[in-house]
Amino acid sequence: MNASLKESSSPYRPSMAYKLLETIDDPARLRGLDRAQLKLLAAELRAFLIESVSKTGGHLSSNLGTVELTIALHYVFNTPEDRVVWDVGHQTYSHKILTGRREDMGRLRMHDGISGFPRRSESIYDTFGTAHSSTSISAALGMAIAAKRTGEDRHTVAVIGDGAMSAGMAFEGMNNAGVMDANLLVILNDNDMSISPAVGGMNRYLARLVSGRVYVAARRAAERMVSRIPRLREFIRRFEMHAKGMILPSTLFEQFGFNYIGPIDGHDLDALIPTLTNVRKLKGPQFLHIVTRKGQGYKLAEADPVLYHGVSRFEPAAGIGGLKRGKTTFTEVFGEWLCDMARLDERLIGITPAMREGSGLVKFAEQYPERYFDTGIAEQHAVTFAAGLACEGLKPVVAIYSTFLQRAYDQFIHDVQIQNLPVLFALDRAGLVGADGATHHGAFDLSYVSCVPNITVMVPADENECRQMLYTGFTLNSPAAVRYPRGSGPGVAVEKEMRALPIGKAQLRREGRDVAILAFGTLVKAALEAGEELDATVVNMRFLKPLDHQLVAEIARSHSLLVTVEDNVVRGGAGSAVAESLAAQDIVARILHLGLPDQFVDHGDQAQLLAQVGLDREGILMAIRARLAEMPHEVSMRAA
Ligand SMILES: Cc1ncc(C[n+]2csc(CCOP(=O)(O)OP(=O)(O)O)c2C)c(N)n1
Repeated sequence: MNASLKESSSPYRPSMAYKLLETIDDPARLRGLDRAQLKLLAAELRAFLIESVSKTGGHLSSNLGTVELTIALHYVFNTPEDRVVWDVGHQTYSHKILTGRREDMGRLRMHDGISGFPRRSESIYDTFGTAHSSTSISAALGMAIAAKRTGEDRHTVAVIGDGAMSAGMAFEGMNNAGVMDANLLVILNDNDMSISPAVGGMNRYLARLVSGRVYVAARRAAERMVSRIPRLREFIRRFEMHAKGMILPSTLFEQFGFNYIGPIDGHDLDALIPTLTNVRKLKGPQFLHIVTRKGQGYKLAEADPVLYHGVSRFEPAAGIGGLKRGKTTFTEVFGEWLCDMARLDERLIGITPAMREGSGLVKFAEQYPERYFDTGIAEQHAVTFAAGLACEGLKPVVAIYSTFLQRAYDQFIHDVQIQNLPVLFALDRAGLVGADGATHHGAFDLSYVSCVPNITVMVPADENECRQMLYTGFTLNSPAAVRYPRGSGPGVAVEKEMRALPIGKAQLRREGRDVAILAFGTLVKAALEAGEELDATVVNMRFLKPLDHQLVAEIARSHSLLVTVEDNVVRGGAGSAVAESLAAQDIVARILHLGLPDQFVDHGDQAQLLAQVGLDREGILMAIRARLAEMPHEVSMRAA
């Protein structure tokens, strides 16, 4: 870290005037500012970010770290003609503000408001939709090659964090790009942090590169000395190319075929702007390594960037208060269970692909450091790593968000399921997650997990069932998944005692007549409320796989209408499994499938989104009543 990064940042200044910022509605205006004005703009932008995010919630630390980089990129490059692709995209608030969306920040991540990530449909400046990490280099390379093919003289830039750089996909892109003659600039935004501290050999390597900046500083001093003597400058340049190889081994990125530049201070516009201006003139694959600090300029976030990575509303002067004790979340139920289970079985290994906090492994990591593995943002590796552990008799638990397991689908099938290895998948954030939106909803797991042979798939209706299902899955000698939503459930007390549930057995929750609701997961609660109103039978299905075929058959025979309820897409989901079961048993039944639609659901408040897709009490009631009204008279009379 260089001197300017070490300096203490300015304290938070509430309600700063945004006089300059308010004049910038697109980057063209920004390009007319002088250096001093750009610095003032950075200060205003930073203050605006703190104030705005404190009112809406969202990603904070990462955005405070990219203020100067965003200004410099839009200043030096001719956006949107030149393409800037942001990796993950959680750090693009400054980009949004400077590209005409300043006033929209008040509805960030809210229903009908702007997204917390770049979206092509939102702005011409959002060149590529992101939110899952490590896609930027590949996407930018595609754009650069496209420009080459069409003969367009534009630049393409990928901005990727050191956390995102740990993923295999980033290296697949580098590997490909380095041997192509494309005008691609990759900017590594190195803040030595993922959400939690960055892990792995790549991280250590970057730290070594940054500490090697003494060499860079010496080079700069020499350059300044000789800059006025062109021939000497040329001699030094040639010598330096040679000396670089002698003094420093060439960087990994150079080995890939990139021209490595840096590291430079990513908060120093006086370094960023001239460097980018020079790099812009270079042809072929360029790699610029910048060093930034997560949370820069807001002392509380600098001190605890993990806490301020993703925030709810807070008071900027006071910061995020102590832990508010709300209802227990499913993530917490998982975290407690993991520690309890680890105490009972020393074969247990806990694995997270870079989501220690989000997946509830903080306590486990503290209590069982030897059995805790953060693989970095490497879902594919995490799953195959678990498979390897299981081969040797250990009992891995992969804690992973439903949406991120999508990344490791082949590993899930090829490495775990085909070999029938006892890996337990704790699938968090299943169903609709809320503010993160379509990229993060766990809308597909019931379909994509349950269609694979060998796995047992459980869907808890409440907190206690979640614990018991995790235990049940752990005791099996085959793969299992427990999928649970973001946030809290109905508030059922969690029993300390762990009991294995009977495999493939559903639970009859309410006996009614004519209509039977077969509900999966936490939607059992809304199903019960609707069931009360209709005097319907309600079943908590518990297992998607194996399905309780017998109960499904009995219910179908004794009711006029079956209603399946799930927070997964209807297509290929739990309702489909019920219909397939009936077909296999040669039972003809009227079925209404309620679940997520065959379209991507946007961001917004979680409960509001559930209501929007008709999966709350009212939605379920309305859909059933509408179906009853369409049914032949004598049947619906019985059911009404
Ligand atoms: C495939 C995937 N896995 C996990 C995540 C969750 N995630 C969002 S941001 C982040 C950390 C990214 O770190 P880095 O790229 O260094 O950016 P920084 O926040 O430090 O600026 C993670 C793990 C994700 N977005 N995508």
